[in-house]
Amino acid sequence: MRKALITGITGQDGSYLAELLLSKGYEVHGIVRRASTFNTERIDHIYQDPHESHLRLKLHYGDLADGTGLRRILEHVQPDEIYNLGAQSHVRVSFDQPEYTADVVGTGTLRLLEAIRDYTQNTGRMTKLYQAGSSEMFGAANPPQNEGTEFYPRSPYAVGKVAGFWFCKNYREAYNLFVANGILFNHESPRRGETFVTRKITRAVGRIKLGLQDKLFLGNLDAKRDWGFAGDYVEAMWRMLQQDEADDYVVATGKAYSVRDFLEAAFGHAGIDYKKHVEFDPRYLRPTEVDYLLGDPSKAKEKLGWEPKVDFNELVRMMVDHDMDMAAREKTLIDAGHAISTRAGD
Ligand code: NDP
Ligand code: GDR
Repeated sequence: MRKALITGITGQDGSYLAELLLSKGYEVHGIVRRASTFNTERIDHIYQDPHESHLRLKLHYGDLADGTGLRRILEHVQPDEIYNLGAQSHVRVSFDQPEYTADVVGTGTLRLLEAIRDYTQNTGRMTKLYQAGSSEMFGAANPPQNEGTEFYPRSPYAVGKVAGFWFCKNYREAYNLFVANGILFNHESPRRGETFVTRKITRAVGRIKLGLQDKLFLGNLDAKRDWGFAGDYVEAMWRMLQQDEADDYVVATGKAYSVRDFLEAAFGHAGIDYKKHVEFDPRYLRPTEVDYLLGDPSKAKEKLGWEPKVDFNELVRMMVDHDMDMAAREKTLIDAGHAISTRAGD
């Protein structure tokens, strides 16, 4: 049975990837951060009683800031494939926590590579690494962006990802490790964190429709992004590790829309005029913004045979429908007299 190790398994992508790998028969190991509250909500539906020995999904406490722990988990699990998805992944927050973000996103990748390098040399065993690179690395570079486009990062997060990318490339060349860099453009889903703009909008749509919220505060509505569906994108990650040679790939839909376009589509799907509810709040602006990301996924299509299945409108509908149901459940609880949080996404 093939074994995979996922950092960031509790995140949006980690949960879809774990489902995909389990469906392919893998034994899946995930690294989970210790938190004072449960943080496994996205994988609870595939995680069973850990006291049963036959389980194919196993969790380990660890952190990308803790190199010794990573090394120990790697030696214990002996995975065939590693997916490095763990990150402080919020661009705006990376301006508030630049050192922490760079440590986890950049140096954290280096810690993992160092552990892999020693593990490979000491045991003679091979393991493949997928590195979660980002379109944010292109930042201010002119669209469309592909594998040949020069990086121009515009946030501490993006600079950290560029460092991670180059650490991976260097270790591939220096130590002949199988390390694939994915350069993924924005991908969303009903499991997207509620502080990213798409989910913040679709959560608000559900809540506004049911009278649980009236206003939605947003920043720059003119930014353009190439938005795809996370479920499609984890398939591309897996395909990168099934190749004979490690390489770098852009994963995108090839179509870009503005935040305003997303607003119109999401509110429109619920039959609401977004202009009556959306207000500007400068706190959501970034000191340096990324205006226009549009990916050219030709290489992934040609070499990996990968294509997105879900388009922009289907993605918006999927997220709004999910969040309408969620708002209905919230309303039921509120109407029944159970106090629950009414905090909207930051
Ligand atoms: P999420 O923010 O949903 O998930 C991030 C994951 O990383 C969570 O499991 C989180 O744990 C974990 N994590 C955070 N800090 C640490 C740490 N110090 N050590 C170990 N794990 C940590 O991100 P996504 O699933 O959306 O993205 C997955 C990866 O892909 C990230 O690296 C992101 O930067 C990158 N990416 C994402 C894109 C997107 O559009 N979604 C596009 C391009 C790249 P916890 O649950 O405890 O917070
Ligand atoms: P991004 O995603 O920065 O592209 O990073 P996000 O959804 O946060 O922002 C997209 C665009 O929307 C604008 N925006 C707002 N953003 C947020 N979060 N909240 C708001 O209120 C708001 N108003 C306008 C932003 O300015 C921006 O232009 C995501 C993350 O998943 C990264 O980890 C990943 O690497 C990239 O996508 C690709």
